[in-house]
Amino acid sequence: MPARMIPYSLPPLPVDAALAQAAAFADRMRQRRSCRAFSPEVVPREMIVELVRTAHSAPSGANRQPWRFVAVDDPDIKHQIRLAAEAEERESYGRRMPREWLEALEPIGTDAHKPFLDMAPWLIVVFRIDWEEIDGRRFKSYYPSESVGIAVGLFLTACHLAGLATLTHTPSPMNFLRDILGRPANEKPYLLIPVGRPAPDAVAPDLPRKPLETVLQFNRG
Ligand code: IYR
Repeated sequence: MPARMIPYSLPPLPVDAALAQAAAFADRMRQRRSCRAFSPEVVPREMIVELVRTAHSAPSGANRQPWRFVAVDDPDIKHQIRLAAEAEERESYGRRMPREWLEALEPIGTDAHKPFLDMAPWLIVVFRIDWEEIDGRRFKSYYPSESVGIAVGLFLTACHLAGLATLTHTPSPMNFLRDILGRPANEKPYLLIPVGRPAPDAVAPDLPRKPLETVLQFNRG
C-alpha cells in the first residue's frame, strides 16, 4: 500500500550563502582523522543517543533501516572485545594478510595491539541486518551494505561535529562481536567504532588526499 504523502521543502538559501556553507563544511570535515589514542574523558550516554539519531536518519533500501548500533561503555565488555579482537589481529598480521596488504598499511603504522578498545569511553558496534522476522514473516533488506555504509558516514560526521574522534575499526573476522554482545544470527558485524575525545598526545599520520580533479569528473571523460 502506498504511504501517505506529506509536503517536503527546504528553507530557501541564496546560492552564495549555500556555497560558503558548503565550503566551510568541507573544510571542517577535512579536519577529521582516524584516531587510535583516546582520552578516558567521559562522553555522556545522551550524546550517543543524538549521534545514533543522526545515523538513523540515513536513507536505506526500501526504507528497511537495516542497521543496529550497540553502544558499549562497560569496561568488562570492552576488555573482552579487545582480547578477542587482538587474538584475531595477531593471526591476521602474523599469518593471514599477504605481504602486499602489510606494505599498504606501513604508512599508517597499525599492528595487532589495540589499546584503544579499552581506552575509548564508547565502542559502537554496528551490525548489518540482511533480513528481519516480523510477526512470523521474513522481510529481506535491500542494499544493506550501501544503507549501513551511509548511516555510518552520517554517524562519523555527527561525531566530528560534536568534537568527538572516531576510528572505523575492522578486526577480521569479527563474528566474535555477535557472541559477546548477544546479537542474533541475522545481524552481521559491520564495523567497530571507538568514540571519544582524542588523547592529549594523539597523533595521526600525515597522509595526502588525492587531488580532487582525480576523483571528480563532470560529464564524459
Ligand atoms: N583490521 C586491521 C588491519 C587494517 C586494515 C586496514 I584496510 C586498515 O586501513 C587499517 C588496519 C587493524 O585494524 O589493524
